[in-house]
Amino acid sequence: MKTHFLRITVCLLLQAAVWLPTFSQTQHLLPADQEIPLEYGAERLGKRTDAAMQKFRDNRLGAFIHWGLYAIPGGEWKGKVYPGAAEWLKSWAEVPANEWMELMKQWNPQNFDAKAWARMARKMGVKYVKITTKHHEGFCLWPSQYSEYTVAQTPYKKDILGELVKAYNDEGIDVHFYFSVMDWSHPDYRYDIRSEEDEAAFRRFLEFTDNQLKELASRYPTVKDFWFDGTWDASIKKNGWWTAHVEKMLKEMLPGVTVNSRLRADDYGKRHFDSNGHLMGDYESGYERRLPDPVKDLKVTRWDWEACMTVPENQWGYHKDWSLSYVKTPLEVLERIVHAVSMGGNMVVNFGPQPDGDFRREEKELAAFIGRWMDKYGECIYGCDYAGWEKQDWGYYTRKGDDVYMVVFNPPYSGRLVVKTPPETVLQEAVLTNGGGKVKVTETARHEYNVDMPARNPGEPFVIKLKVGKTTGGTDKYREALT
Ligand code: FHN
Repeated sequence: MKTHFLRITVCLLLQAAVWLPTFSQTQHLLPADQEIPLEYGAERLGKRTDAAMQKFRDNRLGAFIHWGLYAIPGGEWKGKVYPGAAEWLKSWAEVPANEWMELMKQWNPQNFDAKAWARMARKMGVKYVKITTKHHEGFCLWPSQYSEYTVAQTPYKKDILGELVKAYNDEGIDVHFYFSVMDWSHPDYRYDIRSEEDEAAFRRFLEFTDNQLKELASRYPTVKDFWFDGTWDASIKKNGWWTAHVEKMLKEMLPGVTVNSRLRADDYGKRHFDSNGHLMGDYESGYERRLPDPVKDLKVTRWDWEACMTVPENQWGYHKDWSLSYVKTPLEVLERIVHAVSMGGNMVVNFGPQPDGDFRREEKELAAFIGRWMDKYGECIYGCDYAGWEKQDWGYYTRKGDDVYMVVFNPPYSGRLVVKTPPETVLQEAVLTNGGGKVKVTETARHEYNVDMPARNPGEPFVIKLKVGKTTGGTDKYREALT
């Protein structure tokens, strides 16, 4: 009786929460006996274990492409430069949709070369690329038969998405589709549902969106992932059933396809994690321009996750002036990639191509820098996971099977790298990857070692592979002090 009362109270509270605009996406696992029944909650508990999901995970490093009409003004409207995200310019400058869509007349990227983009991605070492099929503005990079705002209606005419899918796939790179549900160009889109008219319009909008998604899945069947965005509005939270339906529909059409958590809302409008605290979709995609907290969020190893990051502070689409905010150095970007993998996640680095179809110099240099490093040390990234060892100040651990990698970003003045192994583990050998040979290992205390730095400073973050064994007992020379 008490439990029944509690359930009803929880349900009422959750229903009320749907109407709160700031309803947060926290993850609180309810005790099993207090879980509430959900029709549109998580479709499974725990991580997916199939081969397609394993491939998603093993890829670890991806690139994001934000390319749309917003690249043309590049953050400037009628002589005024807006420092906010360039792909939101329509909103910052309050440009009406029809005026914004006039930009289509200028969409003619003469330097666009899908094969060159794919070569750049391969050389960077990315294993997948997420492409904005349609961002919030509503312009489609493919010739959608359901919209008048597509590449087909521009001077360029050609199917950009199709060219990219082919070029990336030819280079062995998986393609993921970014898709914004929120569509500023569509008259039936609603931010909230407050009337019967809203309801009818939004129903039409959801049907239109279903059609576009089915079109994408059937035109480009090699797509490996759908990454949804623009799903935070009350209208979508009140239609959690639809988000569950989309996930199901795409998975039926494309067996193995992965879907991000951001699409999903449950029966009560709870997003990412359902009302019982279970992750919806296949991986958590809320880590945008930030990584999980290494201490608080180590629970992230319980589910798959992917982080994405911009190179300037917050520019996804092309902005002509990167001096308006801090721009991360290639080394900082690299460190975030390694940091993400060390916590068991994927990292996607964003690129915002220019309106002419080329990449800005800084992005080309960044891709080349990351690629050179990945070429030498990529074995500590691809297929790697959280190692479970106590983090040390010199950098990060990653792990692949029995191999543990030390990725050294901050070599200490002492010239010795402290390693603390978990119980029952002994460190047998330390070898520099990239053909560097062995480095000396000295046992200093129980489960503690010093690993020597390489004789010659590599002058860049470097990687040491550790060979690990099990303890065999023996005398206890490391007795604790009697104090
Ligand atoms: O509003 C968008 C933004 O423009 C960009 O696409 C990012 C990428 O993760 N997502 C949204 C904000 O969460």
